[in-house]
Amino acid sequence: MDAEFAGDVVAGLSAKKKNLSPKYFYDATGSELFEEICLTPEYYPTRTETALLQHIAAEIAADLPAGAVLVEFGSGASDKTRLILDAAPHIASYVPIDISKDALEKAAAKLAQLYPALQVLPLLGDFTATLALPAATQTQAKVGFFPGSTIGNFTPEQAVQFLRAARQLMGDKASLLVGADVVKDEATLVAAYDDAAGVTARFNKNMLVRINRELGGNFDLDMFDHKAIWNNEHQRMEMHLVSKADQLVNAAGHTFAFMAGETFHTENSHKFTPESFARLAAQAGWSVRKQWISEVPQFAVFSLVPEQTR
Ligand code: AVJ
Repeated sequence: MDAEFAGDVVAGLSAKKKNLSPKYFYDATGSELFEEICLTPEYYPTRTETALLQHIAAEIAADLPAGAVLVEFGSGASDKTRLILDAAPHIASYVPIDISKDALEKAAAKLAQLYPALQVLPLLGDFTATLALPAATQTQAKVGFFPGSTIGNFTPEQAVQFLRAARQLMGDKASLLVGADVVKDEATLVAAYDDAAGVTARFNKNMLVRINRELGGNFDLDMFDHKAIWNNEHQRMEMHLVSKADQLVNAAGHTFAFMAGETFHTENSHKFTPESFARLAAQAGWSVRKQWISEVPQFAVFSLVPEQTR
């Protein structure tokens, strides 16, 4: 992980447009800051999705066959999962997939305790890589769960790749629930990624803190500004760190030159319409069977099924 982080930082800071994957936001501090973002009045996605899932859980449950297995991609603390499990006691097994061993074991133990009848089969690994489901689930109907608009962090190509891999992993007797944020007015979007209390700015700058600590960097946090912009062409929110001056920074044994005004691109967060999401899903062999969209600020949950079973 450290070698991968160092390699990605060196490659990203050597590129013509400096960039780094948003997956590196989530060290312990970054995960806490994200939770704090979710409590700001401007950041609507998490609370909107949770309310929507609460509202539609019974309908989702009614569509699931008895004895189904719930497979969650990037399960984290499994909080939203409980909304589904509470509404669907006929789910027999739960396969949380996560790269954090700690988070996975903690969540698996908690769910096993909360749902004694549920078979919990944690799968440690990168859900964007090729994985195999536990043999015990082979004959069970599968329902995938990918909430949180995490799909928005992928490029469209990566999103299609992920959806294809999920299609492969889950087989033909499957459906996939995906939570995705919806395109809306620019002011609402920009505010959500640039809250007045500055929590998102701290979250963004934590990337530099992490590079300093883990890769011997010397980024001066006061020499960068947080910037959130709507990229209309690509239908995505972008986060950048903007250099306030010409400066040299050391990290991972290299020296990197920043010009005044130069940006370090740290995140894309794609937003969708029902049409753009359906197009994406279709490229990966899924069709939208049902969709639910909240009141404004809109957030969507899509239920996908393999194309040929329609
Ligand atoms: C956790 C990826 C859904 O893209 O909205 C929050 C992360 N970035 N504020 C998102 C995030 C800035 C978030 N996701």
